[in-house]
Amino acid sequence: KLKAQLMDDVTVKRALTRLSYEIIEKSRDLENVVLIGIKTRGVPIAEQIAANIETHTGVKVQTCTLDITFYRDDLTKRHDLPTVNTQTLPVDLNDKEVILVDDVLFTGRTVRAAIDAVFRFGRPARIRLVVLVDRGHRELPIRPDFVGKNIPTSLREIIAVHLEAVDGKTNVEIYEQ
Ligand code: 3GP
Ligand code: 5GP
Ligand code: MG
Repeated sequence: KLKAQLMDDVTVKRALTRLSYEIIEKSRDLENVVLIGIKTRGVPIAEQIAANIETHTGVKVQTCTLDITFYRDDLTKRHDLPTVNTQTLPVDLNDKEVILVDDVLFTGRTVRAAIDAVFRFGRPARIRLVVLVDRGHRELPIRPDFVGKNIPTSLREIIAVHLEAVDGKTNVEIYEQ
């Protein structure tokens, strides 16, 4: 059941612009940065951030994707660890400034699996995390370095992220199960 729209296309776009500037400001060398979009909606977010960075600096930041599946009975009960489906990453991550990109951060288990996958493809100089929405309820010692919007949620609530490239519209809504 829809409770509210929390962001519209303009505020999502603004958040991604701000996140892009923060990444520009906080990176040692943009030429050495690799953005890794996590499965469906982390991917267009990573691409938009890369496009923004190119517009503002002229630097084409490398981007790639990770496909991580979470097995579960329902969206809030976790029985297994997330599984990484990506067999290879097309870039050498050794000594790179890796930035993981996802739409929503919840328990942190997906990000843990992503970090695990990254280390199978190299030894990065550091790994950071950018998310459009942090909905809280972490079950692991993981925190985002860049956050579009903090949205405190109850466990019964679900955040719906819609992005033009995937959904044909852009907004963030909160639903009650
Ligand atoms: P995404 O692949 O773009 O992240 O997990 C499949 C989709 O279901 C996700 O899309 C996500 O948007 C949506 N979703 C909504 N609530 C949840 C949740 O609690 N956990 C997960 N993994 N996905 C959720
Ligand atoms: P975590 O592994 O941190 O529990 O969950 C993160 C992953 O699950 C992200 O890829 C995210 O898309 C998805 N996810 C978890 N909770 C939500 C939610 O409320 N809304 C959406 N859209 N995705 C969620
Ligand atoms: Mg996601």
